[in-house]
Formats: sequence, C-alpha cells, structure tokens
Amino acid sequence: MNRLVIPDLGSADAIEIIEILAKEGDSIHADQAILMLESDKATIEVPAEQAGTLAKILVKVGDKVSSGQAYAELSATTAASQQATEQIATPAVSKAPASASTPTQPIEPTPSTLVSQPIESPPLAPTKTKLADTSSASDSLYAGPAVRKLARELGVELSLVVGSGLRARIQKEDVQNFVKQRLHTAGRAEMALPVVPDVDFSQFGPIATVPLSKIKRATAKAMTVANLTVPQVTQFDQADITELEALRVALNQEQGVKFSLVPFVLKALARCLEDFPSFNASLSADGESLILKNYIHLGVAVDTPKGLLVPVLRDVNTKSITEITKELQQIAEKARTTGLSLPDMQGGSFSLSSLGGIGGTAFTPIVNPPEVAILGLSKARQQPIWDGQGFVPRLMLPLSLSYDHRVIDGAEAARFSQRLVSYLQDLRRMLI
Ligand code: CAO
Repeated sequence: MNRLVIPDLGSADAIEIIEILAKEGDSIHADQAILMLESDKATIEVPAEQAGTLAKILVKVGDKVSSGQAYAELSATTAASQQATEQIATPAVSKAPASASTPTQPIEPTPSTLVSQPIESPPLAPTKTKLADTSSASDSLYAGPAVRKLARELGVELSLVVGSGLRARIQKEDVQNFVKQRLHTAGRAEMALPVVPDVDFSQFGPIATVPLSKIKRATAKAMTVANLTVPQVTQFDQADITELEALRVALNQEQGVKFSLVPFVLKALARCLEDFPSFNASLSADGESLILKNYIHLGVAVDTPKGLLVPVLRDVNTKSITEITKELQQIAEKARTTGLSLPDMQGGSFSLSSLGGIGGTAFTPIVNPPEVAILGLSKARQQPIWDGQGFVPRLMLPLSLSYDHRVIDGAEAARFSQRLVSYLQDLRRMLI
C-alpha cells in the first residue's frame, strides 16, 4: 500500500485543508486533485502523485498539513485508474516518484497545481483549474477552487462574474459582490412598474402618430410621479353659493372688473389654509416631518392650447378679491399666449383646478407634490334643497378635495371641506 503525501509547500507550512475532493474507494488517476488547501495568501490543489484506489483518507477538512505529511493510503492501481492516467496529459506537472516514504519534489507553481498564487508572487499565465465548475464556460475562467466552491454553493454561474484580481482572476469578493448586486437588482425589478406593451395599432386600422407637446410630456411625468408616490383620497362636498352668485352678478354690473367664481373660491381657500396649516405644507424629504409654510401661494390650473399650466398667485390671503381677479386674468392670459416663466410657476403651496366653466358633476384632481392637497371645482347647478319645510332651488357648487393621506386624515379633510363650504355660503364668516 502506497501513501500519498503533501508535496513541498515551500516556505508555507501547516496549511488548512478546506476541501477533500475524493472519497475512500475512489479510483484516482495520477495528477487528480485530492485535497484543496488554503492559506492566507493562496489556494492550492494537491494532486495525487500516482494512480490507484483511495483505500483510506488520513486527514479531514480543517486539519492543517505540512510538507511530507501523508494524507491518504493508496491500494494497487486498477485497470480503470491506470487507463484514466494514460488519458490525462499533463506535461507541465513534475511527476513525483512513486515512493511515499520520502517527500516528493517541490510542486512547481504550474497552471495545473497552483491555482491561486500568493498576491506578492509574480503573476503566472492564466490557468485552467482542475476543480472546474460543471459548465465549460467556467472551465476557462481564471478562478481558484475555493472561489469555484463558493460559486457552486451560491449557485453563481462564474462566467457571469467579472474578476477583479490579477489577470482578471475572480476573487471571493467578486462572487459575493455579484450576488449582492443580483439581489439588489431583483429587489428593484420587483418594485419596477410593469411595462405597457408596445402595440402596433396599424394592424387594426389606419392610425396617425402625433408628437406630444413639451408641456404635455412634462405633465405626464409629473402626474405619474404624483400618482405613484402620494397615497391620495378625495373628499367630496357641495357648497350652496346662491348668495355668492347673487353678489358676483351684482358686482359685475357695478364695477369695471369682471368677477368669475374662481377668485371668490381662492380667497375662501386662503382663509381655510390659515385655519388648517397642515394643508399648506409639505412632507420633508425623509418623510419624518411636516414643513408648514407661512405664506399662501396658490397654484391655479390653466387650460392652454399647448396643455395644462399651473401659474402661482402669491400671498392670496393678503389680497382682495378684486386683486385676485385681475391677477388671475393676467396670468391665465399670459399662460395662453406668450407663455409663463419658471418663477411664474414656482413656490405654490396648494393648488386649485376649476372645471366649472366647462361642466361635469365631480372629478378627482391629483395632488401636485410636494404640496399635500388640491381642490377641484365642478360646475355649479341649481338643485332642489330641503330647507326644513320644502324643497327650494339653490345653486350648489361641487367641491373635490384630494389630499395626501400620509399627512392629512380623513376627518381633517372633512372638517377643512366643511369650513370652506361655510365660507363660500356666507363670505362674512371669513371676517370672524
Ligand atoms: N360653476 C359654474 N360656473 C362657473 C364655475 C363653476 N364652478 N366656474 C366658473 N364658472 C363660470 C364663470 O363664472 C364664468 O361665467 P360668466 O362668463 O357667466 O361670468 C364662466 O364659467 C367662465 O369660466 P372660466 O373657467 O373661463 O373662467 P374662470 O375664471 O372661472 O376660470 C381658469 C379661470 C383659468 C381656472 C379657467 O379658465 C381654466 O383654465 N380652467 C381649466 C382648468 C383645468 O384645465 N383644470 C384641469 C386640470 S387637470 O387636467
């Protein structure tokens, strides 16, 4: 019975066995890797010096071995292992003498024996490791057995990993980083929006493709962000504006200014925002606090031929309804004709969207972040309202208050909405 011994490890001694690559009873051929050792600096395959059957393995994983130490007993060469030996051509490896009683020749750091050289050693030519991954692609990779073992354990296809070591040798960290990156990407992919399929509509009938205006494209982006990032709810209400409308009509007959309904609503809204500061606020970027604004700048959605624009009227709470009316007319005209400058559209703390001049009974406006709420107006209509004794015709204005539910609770929204209703129903209440 021959003994297999650890070859000359040079200056390194007492190196740990990290893997045993064969088991007792295996027929092995000469040069077959039997042990894998790993020191601080290198991973080393220990090949059998001769063919035979592994009768007994004398070491175990975790043991530290030194040059000349016997690690296995080999029984006589079987026909199969002899044949295998003949088929393996490894001219670069110095064959050790068959005798187990003396240490073998020093192992040259050839491609087939030293699969991961010490960092301070001169670089070797790229090697092909003997402990190969099962795939042929990873066979041709430059990676040590320990790295290959790790890759196998983690289910990593080594051919996909970019090596950061000398001559692109794949290191353990490369495999670990690859796994981290894949996990991260997988997490993001789950969060990502499903892609709307690109359909060729021409297969169903004639089509025309019209490019979207810059404004529409910007709106599309802003609305997508708003809808994806703000958990929003819409609170509906109605305000009896019969008296307000009578006042508006009277004022329009008396003065040179043409009052529409919107400036009255803006004024009442500004007063409500003073009453409910959390509606005139923004969430901090980290979502940990609320930034209350001591100014009331109201964005007003304006329908223009090129798309929706939202100019901002500043300090609405400090202005008269006449001032608001004039300002709104000017800025809406500017939006529809010469266009708005960036400052015209910046700094809003709350928005109003009025579709009352067009029609509809209700709609759900989308909060314009970082604002936390928006008010929508639909068309006021005469409705039969029960006054306690009978139905009377009243002009009812539909209100739609959308709000960011992270900041505003439903009860607060209902109170805000009711306060606005009370101001619109009786403007004198704003004086109190
Ligand atoms: N109910 C009944 N009548 C209403 C009303 C309402 N809620 N709101 C306005 N009106 C009346 C006005 O009082 C005016 O009547 P008169 O001509 O008899 O005086 C008429 O409708 C015209 O209103 P308007 O909408 O042209 O003007 P406005 O001052 O009321 O509104 C503005 C100004 C800029 C808000 C409006 O012109 C506009 O662009 N609205 C569209 C906003 C929009 O697109 N929102 C959607 C955003 S999301 O895509």
